[in-house]
Order: sequence, then structure tokens, then C-alpha cells
Amino acid sequence: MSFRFRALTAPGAAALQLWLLEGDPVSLQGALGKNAPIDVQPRLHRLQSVDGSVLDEVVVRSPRPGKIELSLHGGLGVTRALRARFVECGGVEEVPRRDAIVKARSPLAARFAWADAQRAELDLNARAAAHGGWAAWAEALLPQRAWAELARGDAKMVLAGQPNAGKSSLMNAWLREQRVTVSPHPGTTRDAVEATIVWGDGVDAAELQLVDTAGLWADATGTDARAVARSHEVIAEAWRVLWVHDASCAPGPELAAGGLAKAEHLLLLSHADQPLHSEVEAALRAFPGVFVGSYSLIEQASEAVAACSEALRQQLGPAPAPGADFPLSPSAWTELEAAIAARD
Ligand SMILES: Nc1nc2c(ncn2[C@@H]2O[C@H](COP(=O)(O)OP(=O)(O)O)[C@@H](O)[C@H]2O)c(=O)[nH]1
Ligand SMILES: [Mg+2]
Repeated sequence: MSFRFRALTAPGAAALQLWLLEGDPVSLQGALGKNAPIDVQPRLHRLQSVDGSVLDEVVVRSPRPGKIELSLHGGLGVTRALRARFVECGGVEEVPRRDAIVKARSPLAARFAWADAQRAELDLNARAAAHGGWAAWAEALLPQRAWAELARGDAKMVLAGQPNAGKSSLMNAWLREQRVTVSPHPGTTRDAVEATIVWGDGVDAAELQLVDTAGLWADATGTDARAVARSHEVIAEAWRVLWVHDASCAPGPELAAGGLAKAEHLLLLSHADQPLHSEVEAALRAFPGVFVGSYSLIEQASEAVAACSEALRQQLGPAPAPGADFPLSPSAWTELEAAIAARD
């Protein structure tokens, strides 16, 4: 005779933990101890560990015969002792089925993981077939691909531009704290500095990693050259690049189409409180991506952050609807891209 048990609360230390036990009533009585009160009403009980010492004072409730809910304190020591006792009494632990949902770190991740779990028994080919085949599914889904990266927590928004453009000022404003050194000396930020924010609203709020870079400068040598090389690497791997350019300075070739800037990139002009450089307008016309606006990061930092956020929202378009069949795994997206490439 045996019983099954599983945690209903997320793994890790917490104030309380809740467990569900199911099996034949005799095994369940053995699991809790022969004197344990088993009733539809919640009852207090001193649960003993394998060695006979009191493990915790727990609340036992049996909504129906063969099923027990157990609430106890949430410490990791209590969890270990509880598992040991149940295994000793012949219990078999069920791996939580909703693991991805429990691990989800944002509302967007949780709702996509939930929708994915509903289709766990279907393989990707079956899902693609239900949408008219891989090519048709890919065509419908690819415009929303950025949402999959956001939901996975992999989305990196890299702040790039020349030294002293205001990248760290913008990053600080976004984080609403002094996380990054802001300094008038070029190259103060040597390495890429990352911080995670929760971006977006309600059920679409997702983790977004902001990455501040040292910046790009043409005549760099020594450690500066290494910092510039690192900036290039981070830009190449970015989910999005947000270019920051000091509007009172001449733009570099990186902002023009054919330079580093791409159609999905964003551009913010800083130093709007200073005279506009004569070459900036032409650079704006050549920029292949989305122009966010001109701001003084000294006087209008929060407006600049709101504008970046809004530009990103516009660019991404609406998130996949709740319950939509929207795959998250990178392998699914590789297949979708291959399907589009094969069709072209
Ligand atoms: N007047 C003015 N100064 C700014 C603006 N944005 C940044 N700064 C100043 O420019 C300097 C460099 O800014 P920082 O954010 O460190 O630039 P980064 O090198 O791109 O990270 C600092 O002294 C900032 O206070 C702006 O819009 N207007
Ligand atoms: Mg900086």
C-alpha cells in the first residue's frame, strides 16, 4: 500500500507550504501518524519526523476520503524532514506538473507557460498541422517573435552610442536609482552593466534586461579599445538596441543604414537643452529604425524613459492573446524560421 504526495506551493523557503496527499485511507493515516486527526474540518496535529522528534505543528484537512491537505511552516528543513517521513512511510512524490508556471518570473511568462502546458501532450508538428502547416503557422507567428524572447526572460535592451551621450543617465532614470556611474569623463562605464526590470503592464508585464555599454569611440586604444570591442559584442547579441546620441555632437556613421543600426533599433536624442548640431537632421533621416524623440536627460529623464517604453510597445504590437497557441522554446522558433526560409 502506498500514497502519492506533492507540494502545491512553489519550491523554496516561504512562510507556509501546502502539500496534497492522495491514496488509500490506511496509508494516509500511517503517513501522518496513528493519532493524527483526519477530518473534513481543519485540525491541528504535531507531525513527527522519522526519528520521532516533532517535525512541525501542522494543519490537516481531508476534503474527502483518500485526500489530505497539509499546511505547515515553509522552512527548507521542514520540507526535507517531511519528504523523508513520507518516503519512509511508502509515499511516492509526484513531480509538480506545472513546473514552468511555478518558475515563471513575470505575468507574461506565467500566462505563456500555462498556455503551453495545456498543449504539453501535442508535439510541435501536431500543433503546426493544426495551424495549417509550418509555413502558415510561421507566417502568423513571426511578427510576434519578440514576445517569446520577452516571455523567456532573454530579452536584452542594449543602450549604445558614443561616450557621454547619456546612456548611463537614461539607464539610471529607467531603474530610478543610481545603479550605474554617471560621469562627464568619457569611458566611465567600462564593461556592460546589466539590470533586470519588469516592463509592461498587467498580464503582459515581462522581464527586460537593460544593458549599459561603455560606448563606441573611433580612436580607442588599450582598455578603451577592449571596452569598445565588448560594446560591439553586446550590440551584436542584443534583442533590441536603443541608440542614445547627444544632439549637440556630430553623429557617427554607426547610426546610418549600412552602419550598425538596424530597422528594429530605436534612437533617442539627448542634450535637447543644448544647440542642435547641423548634421543631426540628416542622421535622423538615414536612421533605419524608430526615432523615439529629443530629450534633455537632465530635465526630462522620466519623459525620455516613458517615450522609449512607448516606442517599444508600438514596435512590438499587441502581445499574443491569453490562451493563444504561442510556442516559447528556441527550437520551435528555429523550425518556424526554417519554414519561412524554405518557402522563400
Ligand atoms: N545638458 C545635458 N547633459 C546631459 C544630458 N544627458 C547626460 N548629460 C550629462 O552628460 C554626462 C555624460 O552622461 P552619461 O550618462 O555618463 O553618458 P554615457 O557615457 O553615455 O553613459 C554627464 O555629466 C551627464 O550628466 C542631457 O540631456 N543634457
Ligand atoms: Mg556610461
